Amino acid sequence: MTRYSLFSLLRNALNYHEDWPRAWRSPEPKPSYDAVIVGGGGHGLATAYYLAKNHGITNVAVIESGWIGGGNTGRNTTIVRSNYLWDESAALYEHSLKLWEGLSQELNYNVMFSQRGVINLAHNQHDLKEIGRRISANRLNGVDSEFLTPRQIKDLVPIIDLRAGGRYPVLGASIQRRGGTARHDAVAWGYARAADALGVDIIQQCPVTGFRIENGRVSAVETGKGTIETGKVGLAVAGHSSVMAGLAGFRLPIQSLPLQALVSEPVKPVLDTVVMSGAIHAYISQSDKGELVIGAGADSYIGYGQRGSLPVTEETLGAICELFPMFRRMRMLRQWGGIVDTCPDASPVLGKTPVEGMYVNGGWGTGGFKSTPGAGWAYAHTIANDMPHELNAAFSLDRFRTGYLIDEHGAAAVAH
Ligand code: FAD
Ligand code: PYC
Repeated sequence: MTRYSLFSLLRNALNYHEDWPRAWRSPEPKPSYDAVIVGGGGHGLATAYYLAKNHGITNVAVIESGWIGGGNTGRNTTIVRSNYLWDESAALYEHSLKLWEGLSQELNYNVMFSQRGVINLAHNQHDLKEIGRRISANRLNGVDSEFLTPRQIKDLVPIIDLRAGGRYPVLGASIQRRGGTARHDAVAWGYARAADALGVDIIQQCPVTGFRIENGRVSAVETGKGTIETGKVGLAVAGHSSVMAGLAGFRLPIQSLPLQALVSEPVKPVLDTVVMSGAIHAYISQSDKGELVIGAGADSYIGYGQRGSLPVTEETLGAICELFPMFRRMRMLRQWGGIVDTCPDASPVLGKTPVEGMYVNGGWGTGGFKSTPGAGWAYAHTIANDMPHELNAAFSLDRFRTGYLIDEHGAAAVAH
């Protein structure tokens, strides 16, 4: 650290952040915009950023009912990977992973993307076959993916018990070494600052309460701060997609389920990769602060409580303790939940709606954090051109009519 930066750090530590410039403005909404994005999570903010940056559409508002990043963006366990089965998914998630790889530079904001590898365990013959099939499909699509023997798993994760108490013996695993984790809040803040700098208005504490739709086309958004005229509306509200669709008069093939996570007290570094098990609905990584970040399966019933139920917590922690006996004495500090909108094929909807000028980005289920840059990029293209990019064309609502579903239950892993 230079003498100047040490001095500046000390000065800023002592002046209680006085006179620090705001990272983004806090404007009142204008009477009209070229495009309005509903939802100030990572997806909404990324969409606004790419609308401005890639398509020159800067007269854009992001309308957020609470605070930016306060939804699932700030509640997820930050796993990023692209090892999905089908060509369409591999293309979209891999595009996103490539954007992650340059995101801190792109936004000039450290999103702490850490490519520490993501391991998916196999506990039985069925898991081995599913993993083997997916590794082959990934490689055909240019997505890095490898098989690990139990011995190789033990070398990478010495603290794992491969017998897992005899209940969940580990027979092998896949690894995507380019996968990893990122700092979730930083993703929202980085996109917000960059979008704001390009002229996007970010309006918080402003719920969207309805839409004006005339002759099948959207013409205005009703909000807690009045009516905003616009010909283009991009929905990006994660767990509230069907609520928004209801306000606009159409239905989505989506179920909203609570999904929970937990963090432990912090300990010294013991785990430098991400370990997931789809079969036992549990996964774990260690944060930079030293906390174990643990996740679970979704509740099996629809709900809007941001908690997650106790039986799921118990089942997950039981499984984690059998895989990692040394964690049995760890104490959990916090548990929380978010609402995940889930489609029947475990793939998202990213495209047009029956209302002209209205678009939907939703149904990412348990796995939409990793797609934040890629989905925002493709969604911005869709909104700007009133047609999907080839990356998201297959993720239309129409697939539930034609039957061209994209079944990613295996890759979606924890919660389906
Ligand atoms: P959000 O961040 O939820 O943003 C939507 C915003 O819309 C919210 O801020 C909300 O306040 C706002 N909104 C809602 N209604 C209105 C309204 N009427 N008016 C205005 N604004 C409104 N994905 C992964 O890839 N990896 C993971 O490891 C992972 N782990 C997860 C763990 C948990 C516990 C949970 C809950 C989810 C996890 N996910 C994970 C999924 C991921 O978090 C989401 O898919 C993703 O964050 C969705 O981003 P978003 O920007 O669409 O949604
Ligand atoms: O999609 O990789 C994922 C994931 C992990 C935990 C929750 N979702």
